[in-house]
Amino acid sequence: MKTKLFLILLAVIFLVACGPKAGPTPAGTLPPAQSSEAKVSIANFAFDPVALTVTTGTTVTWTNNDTVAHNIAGDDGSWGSNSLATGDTYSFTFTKSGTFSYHCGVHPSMKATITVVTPYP
Ligand SMILES: [Cu+2]
Repeated sequence: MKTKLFLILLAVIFLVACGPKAGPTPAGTLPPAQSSEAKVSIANFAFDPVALTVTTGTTVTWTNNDTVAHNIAGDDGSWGSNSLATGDTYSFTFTKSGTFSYHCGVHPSMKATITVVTPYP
């Protein structure tokens, strides 16, 4: 009889020690990487917004909502679009942080900037 009680006790201890563990999810898990998007409108010979801040990895899409053709020309010459007719779009993904000034190659007075920042880790 004592042996039976001992075995039951042993079984209870085993179940408590090895049962499913409840608790918070492991620390240190990061949310999935986010791919962001932002838009710039071209209208009335101006970029809107004229200054835009995005995080690294953001794809910016420009849409020409003007009645004349424009283009996007990075001031450093490393990026830019072909001529955009009314309704045309151009997308560029900013992978590095920094301030990227650009202008319209057709109308050099049209100037704007994209500021790219690294999100908080
Ligand atoms: Cu233009």
